[in-house]
Amino acid sequence: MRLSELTHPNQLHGLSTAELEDVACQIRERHLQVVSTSGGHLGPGLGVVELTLALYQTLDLDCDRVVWDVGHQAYPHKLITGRFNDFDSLRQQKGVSGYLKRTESRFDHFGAGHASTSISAALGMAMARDCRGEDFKCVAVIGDGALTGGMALEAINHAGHLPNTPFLVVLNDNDMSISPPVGALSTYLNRMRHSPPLQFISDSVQESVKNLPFMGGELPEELKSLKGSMRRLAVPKVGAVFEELGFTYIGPIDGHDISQMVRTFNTAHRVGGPVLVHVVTTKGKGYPYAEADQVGYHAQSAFDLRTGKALPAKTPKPPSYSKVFGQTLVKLCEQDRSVYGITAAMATGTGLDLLQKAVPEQYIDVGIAEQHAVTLAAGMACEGLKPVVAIYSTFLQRAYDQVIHDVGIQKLPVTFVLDRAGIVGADGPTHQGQYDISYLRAVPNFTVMAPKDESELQRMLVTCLQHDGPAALRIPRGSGEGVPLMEEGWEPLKIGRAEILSEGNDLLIVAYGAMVPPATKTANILNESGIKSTVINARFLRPLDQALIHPLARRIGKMVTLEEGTLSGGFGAAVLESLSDHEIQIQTLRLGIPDQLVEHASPDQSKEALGLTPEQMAERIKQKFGWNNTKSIVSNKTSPQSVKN
Ligand SMILES: Cc1ncc(C[n+]2csc(CCOP(=O)(O)OP(=O)(O)O)c2C)c(N)n1
Repeated sequence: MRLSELTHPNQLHGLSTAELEDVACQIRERHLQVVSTSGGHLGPGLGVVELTLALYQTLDLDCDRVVWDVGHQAYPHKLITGRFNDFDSLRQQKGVSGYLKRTESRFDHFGAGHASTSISAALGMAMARDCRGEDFKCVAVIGDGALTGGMALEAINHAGHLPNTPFLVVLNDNDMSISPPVGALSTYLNRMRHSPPLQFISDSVQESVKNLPFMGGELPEELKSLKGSMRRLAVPKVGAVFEELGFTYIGPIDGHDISQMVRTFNTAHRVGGPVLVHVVTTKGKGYPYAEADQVGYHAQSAFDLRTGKALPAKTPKPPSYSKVFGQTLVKLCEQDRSVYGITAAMATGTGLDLLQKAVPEQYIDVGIAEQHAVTLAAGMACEGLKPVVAIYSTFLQRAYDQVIHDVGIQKLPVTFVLDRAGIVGADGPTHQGQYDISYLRAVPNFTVMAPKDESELQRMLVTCLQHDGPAALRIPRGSGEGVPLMEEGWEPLKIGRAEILSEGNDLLIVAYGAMVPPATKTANILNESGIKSTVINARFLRPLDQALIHPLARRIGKMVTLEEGTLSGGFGAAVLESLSDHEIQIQTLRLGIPDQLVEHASPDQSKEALGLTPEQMAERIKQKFGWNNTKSIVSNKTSPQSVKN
């Protein structure tokens, strides 16, 4: 069967194993061709090609439900659910999304992007089914990395307690998260993977049997049979933990053997009650480079399919914010043994892999466990350590209660570095770092800041670490501004003090973080029309530099705020509230992300769609303040006083 003709997954029904294997080859070919051209997740999808085909041969996707955890591994699913022809547009503006979306296909039963949600969602569907007295299958497919997330464990706790709710969890165990998985559960899965399917003698049980007084040396003949029966008693079945929690455990099985999986899934569907099928797969299967470097090929930018090497960037770029952060933290950890870097399974993304290599004893990876990461840091701070929690803006959403309840309320000195804050591009709405300004603004006792460039990032990190209270800074995705960097000896900033970058009497532009360089460009464009701006780098969202902003706002009378975040409750809202609280009434414009989702596209395309390029912002400012036809504006106001920082 030609993959291009496969528009409904039920067309897989009745295909022989050999035919399914042929479809698997075609899926890999198309998957590799598209990801190597436009970038995207590579290893996760290649690893589940056979799993997807085998599972779908046992399901009727017109009525059965499948929830893929994260959704980054679901490209094979997309290719057999009607998106083959559009697949070239993967992750591009208006193209096929990199994750699953209920609005994209009726076969995407649940949208995701964040990890560990699948078991809860599929269980919810199963309970709704039972409530309505209907009969269809509900399946969650979850990776071994995502299984360690708190939500997945909460859902297992719930599902295992519902013996009469038929429900299937497929554990896609490739012994990998983005980086190698960490933790006790991961070690447990690893032992299961390398055990014969039926009997499993755990090391601890072996150890305890050996240590019994009569078990150590040569046994007297009459005790030998007793030892045998004790062993049988003591030896738990593979998957005992899941069995103890109320699941029927089946596995481990080979996740690249289609016929074995079809047989197993059919058996699992007949069990009734919660079932977990443990499938062992190889991340990157079928593409040797991806199999050999599973961390590097988790997700890729465009690359040469023959060599596996990334295509060189057209112009050399300055180091990324994440890298500068990672390098700076290494230095700070070397200088102070009480500083620790904490990641929740995102070592490479956050730059903490540099710390892992350089100072491993001050590096902690907790796995996909953002909530735990935050409260762990709170506990460490209680005992005098200086934890730095590096989490993407979007993933810290999951730990909001911990941020408030464990850190904010107790005023503990924990530093948060929110990476990928702002528009992230091809990952789309689930990954945009657009809410952190709003959600951190409200948390008690927090100091919140954002650097205008990577050099200021270094100073802010030191500022946070020296501050006796919770502090957060946000950095954008991608390259810095290319400014010179200091190797060490960074000066902390004065908390709550903003910086004037340029002076003019027609307009006050107050920008936050990554929007500072575009603010300067916008001011330059306005200047060409004779509109003179005072540009402020706000530096701090909380506390806001009212002492600087208020008098300037009063005198200039027209103000624009710029932020790369949602406008609802954002930076501009903070400035306006503070003006309003002080009875300062002036003309204002807030530029940022309006109350809407930012779909996948390149960051530049998204900014353009939102009217946030310097040219567009200059135009919007002119329109707002009635300067459309202004060739030249003669200012007769006095110049604002500059402020030393
Ligand atoms: C809450 C949350 N934290 C972090 C991530 C980033 N992330 C995406 S995929 C992934 C690894 C998932 O590992 P696993 O479930 O084993 O799937 P695999 O990639 O190995 O197929 C991580 C950490 C995320 N999507 N959601």
